[in-house]
Amino acid sequence: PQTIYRKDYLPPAYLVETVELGFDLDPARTIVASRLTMTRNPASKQKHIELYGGELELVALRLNGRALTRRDYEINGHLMRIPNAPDEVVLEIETIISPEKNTTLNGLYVSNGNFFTQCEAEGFRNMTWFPDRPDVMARYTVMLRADKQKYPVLLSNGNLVEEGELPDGRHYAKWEDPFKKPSYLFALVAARLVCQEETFRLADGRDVLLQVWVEEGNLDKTDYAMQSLKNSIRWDEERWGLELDLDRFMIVAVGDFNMGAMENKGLNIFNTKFVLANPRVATDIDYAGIEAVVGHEYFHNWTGNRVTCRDWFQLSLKEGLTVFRDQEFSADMIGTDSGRAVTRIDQVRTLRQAQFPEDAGPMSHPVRPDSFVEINNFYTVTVYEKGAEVVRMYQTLLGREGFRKGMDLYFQRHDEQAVTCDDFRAAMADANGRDLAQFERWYSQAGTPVVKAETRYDPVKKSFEITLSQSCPATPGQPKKQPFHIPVAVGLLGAKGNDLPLTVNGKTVGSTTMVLELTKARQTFKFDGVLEEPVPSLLRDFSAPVVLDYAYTDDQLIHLFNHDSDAVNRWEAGQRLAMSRLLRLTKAVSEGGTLVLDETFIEAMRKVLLDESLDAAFREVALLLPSETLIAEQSEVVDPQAIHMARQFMRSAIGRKLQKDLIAQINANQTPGEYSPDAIAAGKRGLKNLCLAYLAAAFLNLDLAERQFDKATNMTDRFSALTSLVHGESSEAERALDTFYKDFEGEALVIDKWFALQASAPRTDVHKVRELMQHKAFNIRNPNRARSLLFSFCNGNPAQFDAPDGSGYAFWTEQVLALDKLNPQVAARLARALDRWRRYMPEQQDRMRSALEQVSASGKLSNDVREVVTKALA
Ligand code: DPP
Ligand code: ZN
Repeated sequence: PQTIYRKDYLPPAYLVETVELGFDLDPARTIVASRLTMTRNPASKQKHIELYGGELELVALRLNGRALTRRDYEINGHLMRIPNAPDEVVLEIETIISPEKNTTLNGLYVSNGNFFTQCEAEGFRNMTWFPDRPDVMARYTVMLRADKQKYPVLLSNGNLVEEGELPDGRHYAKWEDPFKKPSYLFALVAARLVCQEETFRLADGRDVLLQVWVEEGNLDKTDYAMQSLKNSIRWDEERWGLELDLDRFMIVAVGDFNMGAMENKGLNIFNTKFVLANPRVATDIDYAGIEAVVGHEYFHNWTGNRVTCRDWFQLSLKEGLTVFRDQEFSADMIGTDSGRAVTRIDQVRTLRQAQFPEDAGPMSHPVRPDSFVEINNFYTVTVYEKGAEVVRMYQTLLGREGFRKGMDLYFQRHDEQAVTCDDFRAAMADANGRDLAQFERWYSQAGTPVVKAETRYDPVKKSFEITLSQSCPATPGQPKKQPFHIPVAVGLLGAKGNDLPLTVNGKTVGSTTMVLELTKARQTFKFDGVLEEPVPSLLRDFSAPVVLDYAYTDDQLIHLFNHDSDAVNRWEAGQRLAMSRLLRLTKAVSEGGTLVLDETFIEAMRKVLLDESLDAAFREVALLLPSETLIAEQSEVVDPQAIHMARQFMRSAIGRKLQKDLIAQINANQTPGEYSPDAIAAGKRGLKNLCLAYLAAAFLNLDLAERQFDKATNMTDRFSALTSLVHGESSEAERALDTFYKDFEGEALVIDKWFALQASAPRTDVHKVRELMQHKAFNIRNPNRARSLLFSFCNGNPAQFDAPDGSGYAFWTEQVLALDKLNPQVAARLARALDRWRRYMPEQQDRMRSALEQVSASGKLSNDVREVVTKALA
């Protein structure tokens, strides 16, 4: 496989003005006709036309009306070159493809008898030869023809301009997209579907048509997606002054989909998981996911579609920015400061759980990578979530207004262009008259920076000094790092827990939180007039994606946990208290010592559990322990079984010691009446169900879970109760699993939960997973189902997956290879489950390496999986 480098970027030799596409749709044999009007690009020195194509049967190729023969062009793998072409070209191409054979779900494929497309990043080339790169933007007209009975609905991007009947029971629809777009935003749907639709008035008074398309039986699950879409449109108008530019906006749900959703212009195609919801089948987390993803894809219309990426190395230009936008949207939808803080805490948890390990592992890459073998492997938490943190740091440095000015300038300069991360940074800098040159390192340097803090209080001078030093571990290809530009938000707490006023150089700072700008390897910041020795609250609101190293004492942490006005740091203090104990307990398990949990910790937990002045949602996150993955990341050598036992011990100790209080909170946080997914109600359910889980961890009061399972009127409560019964090893667990399956047999997304719960249950070993694979409802070809069973086990059940006999790794090898034959994108995700193998105990490392080698030795691997295992072994 070939590595592609960012430095090799060349502008396209030809630009495409218009694209006319014709699809004669048939599952076995679809004819794709394409007519491109192209002109030579004055910005390019090349003289030949370059087109990309996947597995295509080429039927015809004509240039300016003349049929080309094999001597007129060269095909090299997936690249076709037509040399010495004239300046103005009309290219006509006819290909034949077989959508029903396409198990990769990339390009045109069939799902449950219907046609769908997925073209990002490079799926368009699986339908026809095309300059399939994001900096080629063109106007599209699309003619769809298909059997009318089987495919009554024919959709594509833009506006429907014509439809009608054809002979032989076929019909057609013609769509025109008024906006220039890259090929990765093309989409078509030909299907038997129904829709919920609504006319919606935009801020400028225009009426637009909104539609959510689903299979017939799912029309009772589209309300929340529609509501989220309307909220998204409103929010984009109000917060950013961005209006919907089309007359019609469609969301279509499909059960077989590699990603979460896709922002095709005017025709978003979604994994059903992020569309379908009603209280009976969806949990609070599902509802939140729908709001976030509907928002995300809608927001792409400006950040991604109107302004797109020059090349795929710039992916974070649209993804980091759009994740940031969807995060802000979700926070604004809650509306309260405390609700906003909980969403921020969730973001920090994701980052630490998934992105920090990626940044420290073999697939570590900068937010804007320098090279790749397979672009699909770079739709990562680094590009998305760390990319969003990078965007957030602009806002932290420039302020909300300054950031908005930068956004306005970005759109003013680059509307309908394909641009780079540097262009975005330049807009932020220029709009604010700031030098952001050093900030570029957030895009070019991989790895999680460590910020070490040291402090000194001078009781005579009444001054407090904070010395910050930064470093960043080596990552593949980047042994040495230059200092980053890091915003470090700080506050100082007095003995009563109050925020102390901040004074710098004799001037009072307007706020009790100040953003220090760390730009050098080491810098000291001094506060004056500090009348008492403070407890520093560092990196408030998680102001930068870094590891903060400060030698907090337990007393200081408890002080912060009880009082910090910054909710993120309040939560963080609790996490630090828990983590130090979890690491000690893990060591004790490994060394066969006795396990004890101190009263100080238990009392801190009790206090937050009972603090009615705090939202239930905050109390829930404050009581959640760091995950096994997180503990592993902090361990010197990973011992998964010891980590699991230590964490289980801690959970059961909490269950035992707080039993009475947990039961009281379960009773106090009931949400009777009609279900609503709002943050307050969801927070109550979250806290209540966490209490239930702690009791189950101690094998206590399982009758409460049993009763909740039987009486629940919503999926959040039902599924939480089921989880507690299974994890608490209740004698009722089997019955409950059976009942649950029968009740929801027809609901694919609920059956996914049923598989996922079992796959990640502490008692589920690899034999049980193999047994579940034999279940009639298991289907490895469906990505959601594969993820629910295989991924939940390999990524979500470390103590069993990492069984000392290596059985989990043997299973992983088989499944990666099996999946790779069907769907390389999904296979490559599973392949990453062994990324962190070098951190384990030596015997375990050997087993993991040999599993990786076994996959690597397989002759027929996709580029996707090949890249992942090669990097893991490098
Ligand atoms: N569909 C994916 C997303 O929205 C890739 N663009 O992030
Ligand atoms: Zn996106």
